[in-house]
Amino acid sequence: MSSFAPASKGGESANLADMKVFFPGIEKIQYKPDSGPSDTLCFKHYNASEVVCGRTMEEWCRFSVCYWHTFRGTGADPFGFPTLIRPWEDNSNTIDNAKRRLRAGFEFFSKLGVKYWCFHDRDIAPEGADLTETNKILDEVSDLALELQTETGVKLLWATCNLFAHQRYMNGASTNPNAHIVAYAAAQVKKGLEVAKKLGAENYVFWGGREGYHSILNTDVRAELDHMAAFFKMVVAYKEKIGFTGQLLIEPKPKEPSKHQYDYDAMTVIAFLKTYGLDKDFKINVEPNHTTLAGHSYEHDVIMAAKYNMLGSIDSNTGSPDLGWDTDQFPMDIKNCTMIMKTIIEMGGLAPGGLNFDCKVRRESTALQDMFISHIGAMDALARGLKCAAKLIEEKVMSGLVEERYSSFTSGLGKDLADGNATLEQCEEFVLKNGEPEIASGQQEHYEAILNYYVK
Ligand code: XUL
Ligand code: CO
Repeated sequence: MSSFAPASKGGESANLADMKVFFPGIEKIQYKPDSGPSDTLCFKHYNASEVVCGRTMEEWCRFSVCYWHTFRGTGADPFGFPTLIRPWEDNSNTIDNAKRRLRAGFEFFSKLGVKYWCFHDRDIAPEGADLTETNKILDEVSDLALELQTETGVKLLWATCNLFAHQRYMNGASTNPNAHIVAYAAAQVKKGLEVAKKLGAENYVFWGGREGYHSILNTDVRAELDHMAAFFKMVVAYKEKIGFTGQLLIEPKPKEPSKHQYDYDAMTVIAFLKTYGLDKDFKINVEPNHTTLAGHSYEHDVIMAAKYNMLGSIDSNTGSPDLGWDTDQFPMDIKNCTMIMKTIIEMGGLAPGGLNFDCKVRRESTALQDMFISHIGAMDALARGLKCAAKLIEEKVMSGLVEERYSSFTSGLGKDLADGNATLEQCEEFVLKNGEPEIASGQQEHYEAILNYYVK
């Protein structure tokens, strides 16, 4: 991927060097609830200060823009060249280009009205000839990021290291069969944590795209998982040493680019963390497009992680149900958004996590305006989801039915069973005395119709 190529010298044209406004003609996006259907450059539902279920929409949603798709995405795919030609880019991998792009980024975040952004180390700054030079470049560009954060009030939801694009990581980073490469990844993460601390990151993410395998024949899976756990223990130790207080997160994904990724889904990651005694130090960053790639329903991992108090943050996107890969589309489906916001309300909020748009405009959506329209559409969809979920929760129709469905566990033998106080002998005695149980309808369609009532 050209965006992760080593730093290059490159001529900066005088015009680009003078560029001060990157999105001319677009002002701060406004809330206009009465606007018409084709007015897609304003919010119809997302009203940051509006209170829903006791909190402002901004507090519930904690929206974030991801830098990699929105500012490093070119629209290139395995079959075609870049289509997203941005006026601030001079096609070089220079520090000047990186800095100008960052200024464009902060103008975008501010005009859109989001309070957070996220990045990989290599998204914001190019690699140098060696680690020393790379770290120096990262220091220089992240100094500017800090300045822009202070100037605009936009904060860092999370930072991460790109441990998958460079060819050194083709066989894995923390799970690489070569200890030298594991050490390289560790050194990169050491710097990543320092930069995250400098920028006040509220979380720090690990996504293991290359942590997995293609062929079992050349792979010692147990050794690789042990190494991954040892790597994370070094991370926890260094985090504590430098006093970085952000929440550590692991982002599950079943496959792509590796055939079998170790962090398959939320429950796999929870089992890994518990097996290696890391569950107090890490939570999960769920990306619903990864959840559906794992063969689950859209909301499954968000709910599973939340129920075990392990939901840290959400890479809010969606796949295309008719395609089998990670399309990273903007979440626009109100029913999906309602299920996500329902979970967030029920868990009392996502902070210090947020809803990060790990989404890319389609390669055919080439206009600068599309960058805004896509985010606005998704923010509106989640705001609508929030309002629908609030009503669904407040009116208690569905939760009342669920409560009733499990009511046999509130007293007698059911309570003993739920509390773990029953025995097989007691159960046998109960059945001998009470005979055949009554069969109750699961009423799935009734529940689905109730959900449809609230999704408006
Ligand atoms: C890849 C993905 C990543 C992570 C951060 O599918 O989702 O962008 O979110 O590395
Ligand atoms: Co992601």
